[in-house]
Amino acid sequence: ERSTSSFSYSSYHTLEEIYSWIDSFVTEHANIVSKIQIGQSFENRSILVLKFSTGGFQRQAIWIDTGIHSREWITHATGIWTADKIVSEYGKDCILTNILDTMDIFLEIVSNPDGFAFTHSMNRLWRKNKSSRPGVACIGVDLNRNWKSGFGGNGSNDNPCSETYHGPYPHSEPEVSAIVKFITDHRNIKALISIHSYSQMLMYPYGYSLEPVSSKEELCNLSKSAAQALYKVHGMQYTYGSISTTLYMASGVTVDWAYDSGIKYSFSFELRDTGQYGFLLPATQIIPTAQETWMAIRTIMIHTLNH
Ligand code: ING
Ligand code: ZN
Repeated sequence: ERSTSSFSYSSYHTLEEIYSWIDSFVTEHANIVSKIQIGQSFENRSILVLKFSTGGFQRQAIWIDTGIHSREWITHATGIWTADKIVSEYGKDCILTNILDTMDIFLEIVSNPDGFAFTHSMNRLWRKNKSSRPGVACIGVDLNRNWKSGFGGNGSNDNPCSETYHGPYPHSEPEVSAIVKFITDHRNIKALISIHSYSQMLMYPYGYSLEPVSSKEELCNLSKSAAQALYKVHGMQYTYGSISTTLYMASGVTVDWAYDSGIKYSFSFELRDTGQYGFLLPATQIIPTAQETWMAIRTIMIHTLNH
C-alpha cells in the first residue's frame, strides 16, 4: 500500500496489508501518529503500537488492544477503522479534540501477529499464539490467560493442547510481556480497553474471581453509559457487567492484570455478533461494528478524561 487512499476499511486484510497500511498511515499523519515497536513475537514478527499524541511528555494515556485472539478478525478491522477515525475527527469532534489535547492514545492492532498470519495461511479459527516448547507436543498459549493476575485459576487450563492453555508461567509469552513492559514503563496509563469478539458484551474485572472490584459501582455505571451510546448507533444490544458474572470465570486475563496494576478503567469488549456468524462475521458488518464501538470507546475516554 503506497497510500491509505486505496485501502478498503470495509474488507478484512492480511498481516502484510495491515503492516503496510500502518506505514502509509503514519507517514500521512506524522503530526499526530507515530509507530512504536514494543517487541517481537515468538516467530520474530514486529509487535507494533500506534501512538496518537498532540505533544507533551508521558501524558496520561488510554491503551486499546485488538486481535489478542487471532481469529477475531472483526477486532483488527475495528482497530484500523478507529485509527482512521481518530485522525479524521481530531479538530472536528470537540470531545475527541479535548481528549487528545490532554491525553495520548495507544492502539495495538495486531496483538498476536503469528496467530493472525496463521489464520490466513492455515487455520482460520486459530485462537492462541504460536509458541512451542521442547518436549511439548501442542502449540500455542492463550494470550488472554497468560497474565499474572489470577494466573492458573478457574477458566484457564494447564494442558498445552487446550484452547485456554495459560502457558508455563505468567507473562511467559513475548506478545504479553511486551505489553506488560510497555505499560509498566509508561506509568501513566489511565484506561485500558481490550477488544475481543464475539458475544456483544462490555465487561470489567474480575474474570478470576466472583468478588466485585472496589470500583464496581463506577465501572458498572460507565459500562451502562457506554452500552447506551453504542446502542444508539445501530440498535445493537450489549450486555455488561463483570467478566465472571456476565460471561464465565476466566483467569490470567488482560483486564484483571490492568486493574490490579492500578488502571481503574479496564474494560473488555466482545464485539458482534451473538453467534449467527461468530468469528466469521461478514465484512459488510465491519463499518457498522466499528462505528458503534467507537461511541462506546469515546464514552469511556471522556469519563477517563474527567476523572
Ligand atoms: N472470549 C474471551 C476469552 O478469552 C473474555 C472472554 C474476554 C474473558 C475478556 C476475559 C476477558 O475467553 C473470547 N471470545 O475470546
Ligand atoms: Zn478473544
